Amino acid sequence: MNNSRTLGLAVAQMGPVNLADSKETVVARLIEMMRDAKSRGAEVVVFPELALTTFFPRYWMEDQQEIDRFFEKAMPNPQVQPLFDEAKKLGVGFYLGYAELTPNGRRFNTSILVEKNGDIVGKYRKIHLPGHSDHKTGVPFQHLEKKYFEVGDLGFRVFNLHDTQFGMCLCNDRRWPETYRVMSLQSAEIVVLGYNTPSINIHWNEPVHLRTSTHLISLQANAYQNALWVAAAAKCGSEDGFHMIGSSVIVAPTGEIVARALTEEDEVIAVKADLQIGENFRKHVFNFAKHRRPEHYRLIVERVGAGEPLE
Ligand code: ING
Repeated sequence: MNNSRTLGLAVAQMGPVNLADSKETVVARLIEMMRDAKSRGAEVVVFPELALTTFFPRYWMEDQQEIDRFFEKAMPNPQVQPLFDEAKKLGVGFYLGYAELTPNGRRFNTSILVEKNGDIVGKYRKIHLPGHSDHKTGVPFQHLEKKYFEVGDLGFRVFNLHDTQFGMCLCNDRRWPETYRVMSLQSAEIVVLGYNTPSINIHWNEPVHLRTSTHLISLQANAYQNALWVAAAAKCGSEDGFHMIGSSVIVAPTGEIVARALTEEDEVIAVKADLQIGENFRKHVFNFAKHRRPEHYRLIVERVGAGEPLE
């Protein structure tokens, strides 16, 4: 256990990554932000989902070689190694989202947790894949995560980093309460995540402001209801003309936003997270052992879609 029970926690929000941006320039941006985070007392830095490339699921592609340009065949690899080296030099752990192509040819939207010695201590593969797999007509862009990625096969797990219990997830996962509950039932203290959230909804004419409000509600409610710190890193701004929301935040177990990005560029936000804050809620409000009644929650596990009322 982390005795001080405080943890220097930073979110490194990324501005746009355009198709023309090289991986080297992107990694250099990540290193710059890691140094900034360290200067603000960070011990762990959270980078976005698919941090190394543009949000390529917005494009319809059929040639697998073209698609695989966006995937990492190994992690770390020569292009990303400088980030691992910098982390080791600074003594900083980090979360990084990227597209994973496994040696046996499987493709996932993945994130890793890396300890300050450069060891990968945890891996997660995105479970809630939003969007579609067919080519959508009449829309300004696609959202092809169901085409380019498999559903994650590692579950929602909790990993020890800096003597603190970390859960991980990715983007759309943050909208599903099951994501956090499965990890808080494994005694997670912090859930870290990255996201790429288009401002425009291609399915119906949704007011743009709702993209940000639903993003924040999802994080704040689930942080409170699971007595978790939640740190969420956006990749945002206009990537080759396609806009994505910012509003990277760090949320306390009270559900309060304690730090929030102001721009849609590369920006670091950082807090000294008091890990004790969750204790009171875990003891007196969300005392799972004392108050939960799983015998009445069975539908949550047994049913996929909504069905008839119980008899
Ligand atoms: N992006 C979006 C997200 O969950 C989305 C997709 C937005 C789905 C809003 C539903 C509502 O933030 C990713 N990459 O999951």
